[in-house]
Amino acid sequence: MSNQELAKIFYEIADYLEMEGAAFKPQAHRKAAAMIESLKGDIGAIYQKGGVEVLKEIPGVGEGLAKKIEEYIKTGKIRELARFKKKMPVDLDNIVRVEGMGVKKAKILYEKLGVKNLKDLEKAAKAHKIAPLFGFGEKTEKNILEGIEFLKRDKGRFLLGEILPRAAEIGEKLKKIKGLEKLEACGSIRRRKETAGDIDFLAVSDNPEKVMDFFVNLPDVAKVWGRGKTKTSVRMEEGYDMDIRVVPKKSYGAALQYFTGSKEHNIILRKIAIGKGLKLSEYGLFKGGSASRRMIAGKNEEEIYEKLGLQWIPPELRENQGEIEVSLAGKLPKLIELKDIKGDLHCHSHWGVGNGPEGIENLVKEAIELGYEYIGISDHTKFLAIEHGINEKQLAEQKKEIDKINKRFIVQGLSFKVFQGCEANIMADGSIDISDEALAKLDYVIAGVHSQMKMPKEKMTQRIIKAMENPNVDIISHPTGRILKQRDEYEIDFAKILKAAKETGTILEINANPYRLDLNDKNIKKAKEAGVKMAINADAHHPEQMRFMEYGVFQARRGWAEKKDVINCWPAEKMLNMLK
Ligand code: DGT
Ligand code: CA
Ligand code: CA
Repeated sequence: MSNQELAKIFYEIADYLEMEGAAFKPQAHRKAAAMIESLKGDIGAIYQKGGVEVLKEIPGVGEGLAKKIEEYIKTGKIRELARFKKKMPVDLDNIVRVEGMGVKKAKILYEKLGVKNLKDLEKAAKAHKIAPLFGFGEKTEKNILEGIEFLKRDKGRFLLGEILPRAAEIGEKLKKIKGLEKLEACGSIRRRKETAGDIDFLAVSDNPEKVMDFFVNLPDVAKVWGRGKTKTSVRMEEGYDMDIRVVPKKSYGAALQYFTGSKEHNIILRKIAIGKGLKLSEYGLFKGGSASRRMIAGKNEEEIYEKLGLQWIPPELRENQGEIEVSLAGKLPKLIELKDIKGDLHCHSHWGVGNGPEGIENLVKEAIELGYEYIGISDHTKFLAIEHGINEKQLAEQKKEIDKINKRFIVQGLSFKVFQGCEANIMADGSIDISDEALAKLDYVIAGVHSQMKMPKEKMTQRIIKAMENPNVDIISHPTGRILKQRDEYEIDFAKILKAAKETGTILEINANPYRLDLNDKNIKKAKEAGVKMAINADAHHPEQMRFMEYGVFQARRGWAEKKDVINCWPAEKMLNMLK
């Protein structure tokens, strides 16, 4: 039982209510869900203290919703949802993940064609049963098929945001095995790639047998693919695989290098070794023929790179994207680090839900805890009704609260600052959904595309360029619009976007949400090379999500970014001066 779980139930009920065509109610449930998500205290504890009456004090929660919350706290579920699910046994969670599918479409397809899940949906689309339906058409049918293909393509890969915490958790358990000396999750996880196929543990131990015993008996192991003396592979309940390899201490560095990859990076490294008359493997770096062979490096990774005449290369760069040449020349960049981040400019306080200054205060608290010097509050604006976007008047009211908080910090002698921004919507024609007059009053403005994402390349590119040309727009959020495991980026001409960003002095965001990580590594590198500045933003919709920042930094490192490329590594003054 948790706030998060309850919020999810409310969102699900909202979807079903929307399917039924109910007015207001879906929105009321979503609003309550957003409120519950942003509560600091546990909803169960709040109820225990004051019952239904106190629940009704939560903005957006009336008698009816308070009763539902009570039911959840008492029974762990809400019957209304079970009733909906019985009436319409549709795998909505997955169906609405198909780009272009919404709950209303799901309902029609269930009623007309009996579509219950992704498999049914694909079958119906392939048999061209969807296009003739009222409100669908050829284009929608094609989009649905593309959406399903996308979901399939990424099946079997896991978000770094999901799998890295797992690897850390399991790693902590493994580290308790007696005699285990070193442990590291290698492969794509160590390279901090945005998705990973599996977890590749590497360990040093003088008792591999014991490590393997422990490994196959971990609580969530579903299947053992194979168990050997030095390598074991398992499948976990959650669907991902884990390997573990145990190597002797003297080979640890070589194995770490080998199993970190990428494969392409390793191939070049081995060629360099051969060129020097050496041989590189997961066991070590060796000199001489089989008779006189001796190991010249292997215990640690640094000495392998060193003996090959290279600077040590941070794992995030090991993708054979030019890092080896640059390392040979001794010119690797000093990559940005989490501790360089001085503030977060993209945080949602949900002012529009009506939680007033508390939403801001919670974010501020978290920012101070993270050691930041400032925070930027950037709520959605009015076009995004579904996200409780706020209008000009609400922005002005919010400003008063933010001014109050800043004054309080001055009185307390603290240098922490709260800036007011917003995340405005870029309309189809490139205009902004809120007046220039209101935008001009803010400390900064983020603008992003949140609607009509399927546009021809030229049109989408012009749309974003027009937004950048607005003198009030400082930052473009999630510039390419991809959602990992869900949809590709929009069709845009990124070279043109970069050129316009440079000319207009617009900052491009590296959105740190583990589902977005947008810009991606390649685009970050291009932006850096073009001299376009970036901002790494958590895009937190809840104070805890401010911790996504770490993933944004990983991505920035994968894109070769340094402190100088990222404006929120700079002191507040310098950063503000940089903005338009
Ligand atoms: P993934 O799991 O698909 O996200 O990607 P990786 O990079 O973790 O790949 P994985 O798990 O197949 O292998 C882990 C590392 O082991 C890989 O990054 C490099 C090394 N490796 C695996 N197979 C080969 C190979 O055939 N040749 C070379 N040079 N290295 C390999
Ligand atoms: Ca792997
Ligand atoms: Ca593997």
